[in-house]
Amino acid sequence: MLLPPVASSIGPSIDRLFWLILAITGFFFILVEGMLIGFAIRYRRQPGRPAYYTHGHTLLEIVWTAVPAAILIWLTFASQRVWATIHAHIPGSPAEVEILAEQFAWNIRYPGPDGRFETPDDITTINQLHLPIRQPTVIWLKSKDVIHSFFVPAFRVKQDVVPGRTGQVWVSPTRPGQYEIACAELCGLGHYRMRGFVTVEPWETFQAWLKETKANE
Ligand SMILES: [Cu+2]
Repeated sequence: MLLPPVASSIGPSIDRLFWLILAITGFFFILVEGMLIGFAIRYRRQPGRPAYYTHGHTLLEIVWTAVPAAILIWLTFASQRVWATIHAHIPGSPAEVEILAEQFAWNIRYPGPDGRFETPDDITTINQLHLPIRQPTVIWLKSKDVIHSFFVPAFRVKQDVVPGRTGQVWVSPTRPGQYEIACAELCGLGHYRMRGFVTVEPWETFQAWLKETKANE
């Protein structure tokens, strides 16, 4: 439908928040715009009817200020919980992968058997990220040149990749398949080419892919 199918553990809570906010803002949008159009028609200029000057209605103004304020404060707390889950609580012992964004590609690096980056047993690929299913994985995000944005719509993950800083996101894929990685920051003329794929697969297939990739390096 409107959103691509969810393929990560955090996806459903983000979607819930999205639909909740869309429902609230959609309801008020239709209400307010409907009244605006209705009143514009009802009180349009008519011959023989003089203009009526009104000062407003204090109680009504207090209500339409207080109600949205209360809703916004409630939404802040609701989003804060989801935000904390996404950024703070990484479940279990996560695997790690590093992605170095550059104009115009995603350089992907796995730490290899020793579990450390920048060693000879690292496994590197370009634009092809593979992740084992139901394994929480931390993705370290770095940029070589300009600001990029790591966006996997199916995971509901979007994080700016800023030069000079190491960003962090984590994901626990829940659905096997192949999904798109897009750069969501206009990063130069070749921005449109910054398209990658993430393949979610069972642990054994993932390990076999790592071996094969290492052998072909
Ligand atoms: Cu980019």
